[in-house]
Amino acid sequence: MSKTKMTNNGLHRRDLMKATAAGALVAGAGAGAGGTLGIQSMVSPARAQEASAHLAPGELDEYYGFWSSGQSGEMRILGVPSMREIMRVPVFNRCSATGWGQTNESLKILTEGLLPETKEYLAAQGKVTYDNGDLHHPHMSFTDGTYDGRYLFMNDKANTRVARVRCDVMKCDKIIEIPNAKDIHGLRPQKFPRTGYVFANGEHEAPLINDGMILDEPDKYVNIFSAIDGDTMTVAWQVIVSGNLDNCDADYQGKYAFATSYNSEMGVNLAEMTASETDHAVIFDIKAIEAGVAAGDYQELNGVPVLDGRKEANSAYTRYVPIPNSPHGCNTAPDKKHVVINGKLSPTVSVIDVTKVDALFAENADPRSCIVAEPELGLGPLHTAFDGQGNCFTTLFLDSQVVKWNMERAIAAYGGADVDPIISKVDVHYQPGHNSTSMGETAEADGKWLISMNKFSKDRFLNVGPLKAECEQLIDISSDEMKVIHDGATFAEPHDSILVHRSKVNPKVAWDRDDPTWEEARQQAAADGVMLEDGAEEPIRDGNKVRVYMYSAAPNFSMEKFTVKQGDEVTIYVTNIDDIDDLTHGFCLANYGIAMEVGPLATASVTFIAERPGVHWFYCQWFCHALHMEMRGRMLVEPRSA
Ligand code: RUQ
Ligand code: CUA
Repeated sequence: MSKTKMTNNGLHRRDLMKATAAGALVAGAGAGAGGTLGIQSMVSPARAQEASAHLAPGELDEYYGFWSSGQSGEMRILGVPSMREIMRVPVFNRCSATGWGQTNESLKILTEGLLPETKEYLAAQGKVTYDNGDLHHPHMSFTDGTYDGRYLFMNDKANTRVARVRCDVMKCDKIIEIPNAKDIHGLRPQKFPRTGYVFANGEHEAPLINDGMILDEPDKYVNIFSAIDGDTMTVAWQVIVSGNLDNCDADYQGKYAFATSYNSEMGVNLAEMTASETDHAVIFDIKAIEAGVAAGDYQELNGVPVLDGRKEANSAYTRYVPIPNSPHGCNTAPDKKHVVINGKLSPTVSVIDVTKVDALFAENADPRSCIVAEPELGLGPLHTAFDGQGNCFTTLFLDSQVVKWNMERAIAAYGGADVDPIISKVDVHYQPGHNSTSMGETAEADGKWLISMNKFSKDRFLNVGPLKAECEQLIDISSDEMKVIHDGATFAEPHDSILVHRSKVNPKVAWDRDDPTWEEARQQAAADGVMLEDGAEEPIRDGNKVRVYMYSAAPNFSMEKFTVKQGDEVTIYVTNIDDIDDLTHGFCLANYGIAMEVGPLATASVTFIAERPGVHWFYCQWFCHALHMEMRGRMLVEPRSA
């Protein structure tokens, strides 16, 4: 079949008629959807939705976009379709505005989940935590196949961590380092019955006991698939696999998880890694793995049950489906039945039918018997998103395009029908990686918007020097002709995103005073006989430790000045007693390198050594009031000799 006749912006009317006719020809194979789509696009005004992408000032977006930032290490929140960036949530990075990475509350989150050997390594660098991260994949928790607005989970490829963000306050509350695995990449939550597990792929292979005694013995290298309990943020179990793991997803039945796997050769250089024409999709049988854990069929490594799911082990835990070639993205369709494996070095995607997966675990099963379609789409297919109407949108990295194709037609074509699954293509700028559709990774995919997250912007924006922005584009997918309607420049890197209908998310406007985030501050204050929201008149001294309790109420701190001694270990607790919408205060201690955000009704604290004598101003660093500039006070540090 001709796969390349539509090169750009899709179809002419004649092509549409052909597609419609072709759809009708294979209606018996369920391709009626294709025909229907063709007719719809001929009669409907193509740009009906375009106006709604432009919100008037003050109008709110319909979707929350939760964005990764790649090597910047934070999570970002955009409004879609306006594509306005609304918030940045620090996670794996150090944030100057919020004090993330400096406040005691954030340092607890950043350090408590680190492995003992990591703490040792960091201590040798004079650090307590990493200050970089590579955040690729933010995904929301599910209940019954759709987003439930509880949490967002995300990976750190740079330092093998998984983090959780609370959706009620949009702050990170847990970060864990994953033992045994190397460089967590793909991450997806369990969709059904709920999250449940968060599945996370260790991308880079390493010796299982990685003590520096093994380098060039590939047979001793392994890769690790992890299931994290999303409620407790602990690793429930891990499975050793053959080949690298790349991206993953879960089914809508709660039975299987899927991961793409490149480098089935287990090579350690480029030539070795790409030698083979086929690699794998690995399928994990969740119930079998749980039974294996219950039966004790594992080795315990760093406190985690680790099961053997390598190809040659031929265990009940995994199956390896041969896929051309170095597959990358792994995307479960909202039809609850199909999983698209994106070929990357092959111009194809391979479609797994989840109802055919049980049979793979039978003896002597054909490992490809679950493949029901393998359409050739273009060069460099990386990721696929869905509209909930049977259509799929795949990014073509090398072609710099997004291709829209129809699932039923692809299945019919694989079965021998003369039908082209491709509906249209659109140019994007340039080299797209991930894409995401509105609610597209849930059973409630609604087919309105597609984001193409492009790795290169080249000439799309004003030249800012050798380092260019990335480019994310908003595409209207309400008709067969996809239309790019917005270019957005973003700093490194709009790696992946999800578009969540705003009805799913309902954050608070002020913190609850009993929030667990500052539990340690609460306990220390109680031990000192202080209520955080009342503050204390004077610093409380405890040897060379000094605790300063103040509250903030615009435009004042409750302490105008306080005195400590040079060399004291000082902890400042600031409680914002303003419960007014958007009334955030800050605390910045000049020339001490100290700054933090204190949200409405929050407590934040910071500890430092008062090593610089003299008068030092502290001031509110979040604009809060007409007298914000006056919201300041003095710390006097008496010299040691005095
Ligand atoms: S992977 S560009 Cu890190 Cu999400 Cu496909
Ligand atoms: Cu308080 Cu500015």
